[in-house]
Amino acid sequence: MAAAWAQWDHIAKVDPDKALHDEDTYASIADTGTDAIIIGGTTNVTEARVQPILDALSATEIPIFVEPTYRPSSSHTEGLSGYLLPIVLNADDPLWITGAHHEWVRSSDPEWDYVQPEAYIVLNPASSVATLTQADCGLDTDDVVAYAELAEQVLSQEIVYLEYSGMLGDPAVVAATRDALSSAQLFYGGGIHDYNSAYEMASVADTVIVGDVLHEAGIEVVEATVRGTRDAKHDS
Ligand code: 1GP
Repeated sequence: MAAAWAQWDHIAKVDPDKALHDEDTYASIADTGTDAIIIGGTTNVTEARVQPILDALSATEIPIFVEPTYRPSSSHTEGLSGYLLPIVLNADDPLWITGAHHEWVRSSDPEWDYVQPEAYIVLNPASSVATLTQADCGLDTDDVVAYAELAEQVLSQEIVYLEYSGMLGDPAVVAATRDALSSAQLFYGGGIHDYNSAYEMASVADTVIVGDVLHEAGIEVVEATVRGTRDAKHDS
């Protein structure tokens, strides 16, 4: 798979377990100017939930990826640019390091050209992803940086994802992590909810991801986060 994500500054993440805001439609997500859509969440990223969203996005021209974070769904590529496969480096439950992946590979016979791993470091102890994976979130900056270097230099990961899902993270930690990476792309997700928070995090990460704000505040606010991201990239 070509490194499409290297061009992405902003991603909208759609949780198939959550409704959209008010009258918003899936098709209108691309109108915000975001660079890509990820369909992902902690639970229920199943084919039955994902397919109707893909159908609703069928006319969308930006890339659409699925993070199969729950049960193995059979591998299929129609309407999809590919799968992003999360590996949670600081999970205490090995199911989220290799276990679920092993089962996914066994049961879905993946088309490898469509699969790209992401090395997650989960940092909000109150998030459902931290609970599910039993992530060790009590990390200082050096711990986070060491995980990022481990991801890139030992595990050859091309994407490192700082996952603060549900809370705005520490920009100093994000900046230190990006400084430690040579060529891996640093994704940041968590708590981006307006222009300013997007600007702040897009100044220190390569790519920012907005999730809850899409479901809770809607398309117009996502659009503001795209503007904040573009301005940060322009100014840096
Ligand atoms: C979640 O990183 C994303 O996987 C985005 O986080 O939902 O807090 O925006 P939020």
